[in-house]
Amino acid sequence: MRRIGILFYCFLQCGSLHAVFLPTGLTPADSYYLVFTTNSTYAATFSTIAEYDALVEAEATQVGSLVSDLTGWRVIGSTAYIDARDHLSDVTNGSFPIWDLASNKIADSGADLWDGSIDNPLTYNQFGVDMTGTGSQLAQTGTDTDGTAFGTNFFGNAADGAANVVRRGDITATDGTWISRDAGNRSGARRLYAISSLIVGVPEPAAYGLLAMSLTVCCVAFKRRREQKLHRSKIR
Ligand SMILES: [Ca+2]
Repeated sequence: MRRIGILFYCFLQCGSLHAVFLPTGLTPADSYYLVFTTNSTYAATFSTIAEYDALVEAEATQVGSLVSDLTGWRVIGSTAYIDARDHLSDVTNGSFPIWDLASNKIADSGADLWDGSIDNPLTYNQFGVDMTGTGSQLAQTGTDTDGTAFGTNFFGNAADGAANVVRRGDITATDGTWISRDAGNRSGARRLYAISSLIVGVPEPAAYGLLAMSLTVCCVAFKRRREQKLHRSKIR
């Protein structure tokens, strides 16, 4: 029984090298971002970006989410105080690819994200379910295609007169309308785009090092077990 326990421990140790969602085609040595569109919908009336980050973080960590073990999620959106491209400055200035939760590549880099098109639409939610044709097909963004706030149509109750509108993106689009399709009332309920913090790849030698360490622990445990057995048989 103890042996099964030790083997299970080894299995868990090896498995922990792949704990974070790894898109098909990538290896644990790769660094990348993940992105999803929220399953639930929200108004865009909060004024500070942190409030939206909290909403997408809560969506990511829901039971059944494919990324429930990953924290540090941020909304792709703009307020009166910060543009999306600056809120995600590490993404914007970085050269790491962005993948969705169905292993579709969205962009090769920050520059590719803000150049007016994406490789695949953002239709997958945190459960890896394609929401095309289901519920709202729009996401609150407040953002133009280059990642800056769209005029005064950003998140929050801004001074844009009676309009009170926010820029919205089309979750089924791959042209610039993925983030900047049209304007709608801020109080309307729509989805949010969420992007992870950078998932840093573990170089293969380091991964092997972890594996070797796990195997060493297992070997020591086996050895100790055998010694205890021998000791007991001598006493008898
Ligand atoms: Ca692009």
